[in-house]
Formats: sequence, structure tokens, C-alpha cells
Amino acid sequence: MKKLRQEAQEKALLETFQQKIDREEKIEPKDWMPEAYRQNLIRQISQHAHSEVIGEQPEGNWITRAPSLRRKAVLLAKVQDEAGHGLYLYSSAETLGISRAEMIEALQTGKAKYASIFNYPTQTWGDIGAIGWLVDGAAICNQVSLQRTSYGPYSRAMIRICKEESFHQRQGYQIMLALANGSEAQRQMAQDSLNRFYWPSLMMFGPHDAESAHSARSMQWKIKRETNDSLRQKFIDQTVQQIEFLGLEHPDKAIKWNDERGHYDSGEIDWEEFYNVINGNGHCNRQRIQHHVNAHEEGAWVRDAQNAHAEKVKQRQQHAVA
Ligand code: BYC
Repeated sequence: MKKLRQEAQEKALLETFQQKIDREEKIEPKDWMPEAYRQNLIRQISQHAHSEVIGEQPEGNWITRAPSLRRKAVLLAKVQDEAGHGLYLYSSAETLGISRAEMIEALQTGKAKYASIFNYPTQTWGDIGAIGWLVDGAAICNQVSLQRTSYGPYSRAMIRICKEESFHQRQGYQIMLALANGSEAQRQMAQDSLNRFYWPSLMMFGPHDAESAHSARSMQWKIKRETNDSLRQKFIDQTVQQIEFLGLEHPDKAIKWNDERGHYDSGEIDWEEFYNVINGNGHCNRQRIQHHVNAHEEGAWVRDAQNAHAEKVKQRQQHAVA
């Protein structure tokens, strides 16, 4: 009897929750939410945060080798922005009842993923251009739609992040423009970076909708506002003209405008490569995590000092009240 009453209560709560979402009202941390909604958000937001932080590594690799002081200052600022994005997102996930330490542990032990793209090496300065243009470009496509996600703290973090990502995308494209209009060697460098980063950028949107484990649930709860394939198509369509403007060759030889669909048709992604990378076997997976572990260990004294300081402040406040 008690169990039946509990089930009926849960059903009513679930209906009210879905109605709220359908009315486009935000869910806030103290609102009732189904456990599966909470867990799905923790998964997505924490993986998003990890991507921002791990994403600093491939770009950080070029800070000391940027071709001019101006380029160095811009890249440094961009990488700092990514660290900030990670912080907004970790804070947003913390409102769901998970601690930062738990999230970091999940990343370092391989339980939590991060964006596949950051397991590719940055071999040339052109790769910094391609990352800003294509990787941040793909991220914006996705993140613009996430500004309307149903969870309030995530949505607000996305609004701030999108403003900064747009600047990142432009700085990347500007690097590509300079290279594409430079010497023959520079033009070739731009083409090579485009060739290597184009397909992995398409993989950032995740598997096809039919293969996507979380999409249906996430769309119903408006955690995600557009499917993997529709966002990928948007990105494919917008990139064609950008490549033309650079005067570079499109890496996808099958790319072709389809009048009926009003979109470009394109070649197939190498899904075997995608699954290899997300399962830990990309070029740089081990290196990225090892670097994170080292940095985390080296930073232990900072966290200890902060905790000791916070404890002192708390004790002083308690003393003043007493
Ligand atoms: N890489 O059911 P699905 C940036 C996983 S960084 C790795 O479709 P979902 C930037 C997926 O997690 C931008 N894993 O999942 C930073 C799931 O595995 P689990 C990062 C991937 O969540 C620095 C499984 O495959 N953006 O902006 O519905 C410098 C099945 O997939 C990937 C975000 O994180 C992948 N590409 O959809 C420059 C945006 N794709 O969790 C730039 C927020 C799929 O069951 N996240 N998987 O173990 C999302 O929008 C969604 O989570 C995704 C995937 C579209 C990525």
C-alpha cells in the first residue's frame, strides 16, 4: 500500500516536472527532479567541463612557439578562457550534488569521457588556426543550442561561454586566413591542418542519432535541444563557404549540395576511429590524462593552503560570534 502511494506520488511529480519543461521553465538546483535527469546532467556537464580543461593541452603546446608576441598573447588569453569555462561548468555540475574531487577522479580513472578531438596532436601552428576555427566552431554550433537547456545553472553558464567561444572561432579563422594568403609553404600548412582536423571536428557531435544512447531522453527533458545529426549538418553546411573563402580544398570529396534537402550531402565519418578514440586509444589519450594527473598532484599544496585558509577564516568568524 505504502509502495503504491509512493509510486503515485512519483508519477505526479514526474508529470509536473515534464509540464514545467514543456512550458520552457528552467529547472533549478532545489527543484524536484528525477534521479535519471540529475545523473544525465552530471554526466554531460562534467564531461563538458573535462573537455574544456583537457582542451587546454593541445593549444597550450603552442604558447611558447607562437609566431609573434601578439599571437602569443591572444593564444594565452584563449587558453585561460577555456580554464574559466571549465570552472563555470564544474560549478554548475556541483549544484547537482557531486563534488569537484569526485568529478576529477572520474576523469582521471577513465570513468568520465571528454571530447574526442583533444586526443589529436597539434603538430603545426596551422593546427592552432584549425582548432579555433573548426573545433571552437563546432563547439559553438552545439553550445548555442545548449543556452536553452532546461537546467538553469547549465543554461546560464552556456550563455557566458558562447560569447567567448565566438571570439575564439574568429581568432582561429584569422590565423587560417593569414596562412592561406601567405607563402606556398604556409598555404600548404593551412591545407594540411584542415585535412587533419575536419573529420575529427565532425566527430565532436557524437554518434548518429540512431546510435546515440542518451539523445531520446535528453531531448525529451530538453537537456539537449537539437540532435547530434542536425547540429553536425549545420556545421557541415556553414563550413563549405568558409573553406571556399580561404581558397582551400574541401577534405570531403563527396561534399555536394542537395537542392531537395536544402543541405550538403557528405561522405561518411570513420566511426571505427571515433570509437577507438573515445575508448581511450587515440593518439594522445594516455598523455592527456597523465599530464592532468601530474598537474593535479603538483597543485595539491595550493588546494591544501586554500583549505587551511578557509578553515582559519571560519574559526575566526565563529570566535567573533561567540
Ligand atoms: N567525444 O548518446 P550520445 C570546447 C560519448 S569542448 C567523446 O550521443 P550525448 C573547447 C557520450 O559521452 C566542447 N565522447 O551522448 C574546449 C556517450 O558516452 P557516455 C565539448 C563522446 O551526451 C577547448 C556516448 O559517446 N562540448 O568547446 O547525448 C578548446 C554516446 O553518445 C563524443 C560538449 O561537451 C565525443 N565527441 O551526446 C576548444 C557539449 N560524442 O557518457 C574548444 C556538451 C559522444 O555514456 N555535450 N560521446 O560514457 C553534448 O552536447 C553531448 O554530450 C554530446 C554527446 C553531443 C557530446
